[in-house]
Amino acid sequence: MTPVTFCGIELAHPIINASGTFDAIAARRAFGDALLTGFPFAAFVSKTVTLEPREGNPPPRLWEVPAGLMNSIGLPNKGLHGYLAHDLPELARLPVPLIVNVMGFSRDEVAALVSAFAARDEVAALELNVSCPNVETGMVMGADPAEVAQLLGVVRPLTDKPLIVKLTPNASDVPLVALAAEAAGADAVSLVNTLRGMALDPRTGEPWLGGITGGVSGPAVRAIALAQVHSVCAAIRIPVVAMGGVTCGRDARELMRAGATLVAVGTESFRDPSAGARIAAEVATATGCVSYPV
Ligand code: RRO
Repeated sequence: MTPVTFCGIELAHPIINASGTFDAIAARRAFGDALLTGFPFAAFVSKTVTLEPREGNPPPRLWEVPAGLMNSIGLPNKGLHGYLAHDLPELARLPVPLIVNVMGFSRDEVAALVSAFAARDEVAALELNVSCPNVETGMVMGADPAEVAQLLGVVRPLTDKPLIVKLTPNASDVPLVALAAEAAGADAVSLVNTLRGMALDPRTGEPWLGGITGGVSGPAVRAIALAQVHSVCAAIRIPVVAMGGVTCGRDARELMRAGATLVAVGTESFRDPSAGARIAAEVATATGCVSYPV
């Protein structure tokens, strides 16, 4: 394994998880101490935390697409106080640095979340999930460079911890959003979040997902992710965490060749919970993929 320094954090290798795709607390219950000794990721990114508790979207929440998955989970979580009381102590026991992903529906909400985690030594870095509408402006924060700049203007002074802005691919000019994040003080960006999609119930013709639309992930989006990572890496100087349909070492190496410092594994972990460790080993040994072994 090749160690890597990311925003001043020492990591054993460049493979981490994509937020919301690996439940480390449930995995600890299922696999016991074996999870800790063979933890599949070099850092752990927690699922998105919001200020208030949320139930999430009505079911159904998942739909399988060719070579991928569509989700409309809707951020179910215990809220900031529930997270601090119940999840943080458990996640702090993981053998790797913890990155907390936060989302707010206004700049003030994000600021409250960032302030709370800024004070916690257990947290190595924060990832700002900007794929949701600002209820005050109606804009999806991550779709608009000015919104991202204003958000960073509010939260950047609140913490010295690294701030990673998780970009949405559902923007007309993703490199422009990345440039705005960099100029406003982000330490890194991560991309891609899921691509907006929709499915109809074949029996009724009505939307299948309770949330009507959902986010597409998995190998179906890999080529789109590679193109977006390539263009973002060419535009900015801060480190990039790349993700989108990574199933094996070769996929990860392609994203690193495009300029990524770290690669996150998402949908593949649902199929194979130890995919992160396998992919890290494949990156280290330049092993090809079973599906295309070159
Ligand atoms: O919870 C979700 O439905 C969700 C989120 Br917050 C996200 O950032 N990306 C995604 O695919 N689903």
